Amino acid sequence: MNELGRLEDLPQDYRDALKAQNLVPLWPSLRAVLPPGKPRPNTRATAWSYQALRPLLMQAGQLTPIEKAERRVLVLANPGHGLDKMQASAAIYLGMQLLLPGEWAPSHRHTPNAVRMIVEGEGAYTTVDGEKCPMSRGDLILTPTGLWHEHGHDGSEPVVWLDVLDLPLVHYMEASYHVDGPRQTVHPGSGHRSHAHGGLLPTPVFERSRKAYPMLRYPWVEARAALQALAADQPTLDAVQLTYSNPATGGDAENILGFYALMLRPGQTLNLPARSPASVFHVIEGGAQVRIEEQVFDLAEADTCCAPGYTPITLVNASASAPAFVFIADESPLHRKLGVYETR
Ligand code: 1HN
Repeated sequence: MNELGRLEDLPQDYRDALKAQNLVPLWPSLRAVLPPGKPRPNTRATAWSYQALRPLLMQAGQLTPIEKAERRVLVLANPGHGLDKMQASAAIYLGMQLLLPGEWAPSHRHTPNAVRMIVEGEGAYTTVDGEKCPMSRGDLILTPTGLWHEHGHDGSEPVVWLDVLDLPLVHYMEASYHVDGPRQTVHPGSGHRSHAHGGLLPTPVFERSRKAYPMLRYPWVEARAALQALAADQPTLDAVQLTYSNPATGGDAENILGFYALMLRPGQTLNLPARSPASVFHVIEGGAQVRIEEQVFDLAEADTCCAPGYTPITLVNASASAPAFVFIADESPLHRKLGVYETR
């Protein structure tokens, strides 16, 4: 591959003439935007310890009342992107949100898609599109694009959850905005009960409006039981993994990011191939060692890490007796839709 000409090789008066016309020569920047063989990601393998961040989040609870924050969140920012960019990867935003007993986070809707993975505490709930979704550890709650959502807390202890949004991508697209709204009217029924039996879909006969997202809450008790059933049914299966899916379509739960629950058997080592999307690992139960090239993270319960795409990843459950349960978020739906998805 030959060396390309540099900007400095061009006479200053020529560069000035280009600039005056808002013109830029491609060749000095061509290798930077099309590096050879594989991308050069800004996303750095990074881990966030829950033990380290929890006291800082609780301190935020004392320093900043909810009315002054609207959403009281510490962003898990990847230093490779710059801390001010609020990016875990090119397309993934991560934040830890705290809601204290009695607090209210008012209703709004926005274009980025969100999910919440509940980390600790009982008694809080989020109302999404009029459906009241109680929050318990390990539950996954969707807030797909455009749906109203608000958070309340009737319990007695702090509640913390991990927010995962496609905000960096939607913001980059100049398509990110929000609308504030009044408190929602809660309607009866919950998608997780009407869709509780895989393979049996509610079939409206007198159809008025079919919801694009019929299931908004994925209780951890059910995801955990499904993982254990899969592990027992297929004792030689390497990746005991489930995809959080939209039961109406069978496709991904949301349009841009993908969400998965993974069980590592006691003592298991799982080698994941290099794939183009970046990914996030969050330990729901147990512990997991995550190896991303030279980086090794020993994740305890509630710890989170992110990995760039195009990198093989190894997950290890060091416990000889207990399974480990890991929540995964990645950019697969986006890569597939764009036609750039690869496994190497
Ligand atoms: C948001 O609306 C929530 O509703 C949390 O809880 C985090 C981060 C960026 C933009 C919107 C929420 C968010 C957010």
